[in-house]
Amino acid sequence: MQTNRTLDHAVRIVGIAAAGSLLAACAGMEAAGPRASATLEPRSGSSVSGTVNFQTVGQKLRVEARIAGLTPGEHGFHVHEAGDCSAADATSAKGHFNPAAKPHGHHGDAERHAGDMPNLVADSQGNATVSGEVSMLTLGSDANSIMNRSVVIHADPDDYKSQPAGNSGKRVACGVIRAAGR
Ligand SMILES: [Cu+2]
Repeated sequence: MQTNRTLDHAVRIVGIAAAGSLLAACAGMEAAGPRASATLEPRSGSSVSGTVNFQTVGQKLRVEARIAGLTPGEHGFHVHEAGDCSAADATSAKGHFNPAAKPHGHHGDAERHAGDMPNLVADSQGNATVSGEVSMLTLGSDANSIMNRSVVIHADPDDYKSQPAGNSGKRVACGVIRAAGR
């Protein structure tokens, strides 16, 4: 795992037990900005489901997610270009969100797709949580806005280098990112 190469891009992936206290600790501490969320639905014959919440905090985007039904271990986790999860294999979501036309890469590097995020890590029960902040993504009306795009989870780990998508395999869940209440 290399989830902390730079603090600037770090997204901490924590266990279920730790997530509750971390969420509680953060509540009310930060100025509320625009919010969005994606409800993940199973694709490619999986039983993966979950919710990903986004909130603008200063220049960053806070990401909080709970996902169930995964196989234990790491799974590629990205923002994809199209807000269309209609295909049975989620290929309708198109490729990684990449407004700067960069190569796919590690989420801690500048040379990467804006939509590249750290792998999810599912526990032995197939549950994963995410609590952290990412840069390069917004909920605004600018080129880096992820509003009405999609979140995709893959069957396999993202190796953070293979082009164009980290060799992370089938798309096992997909959800369109929609505006949520403040
Ligand atoms: Cu992906």
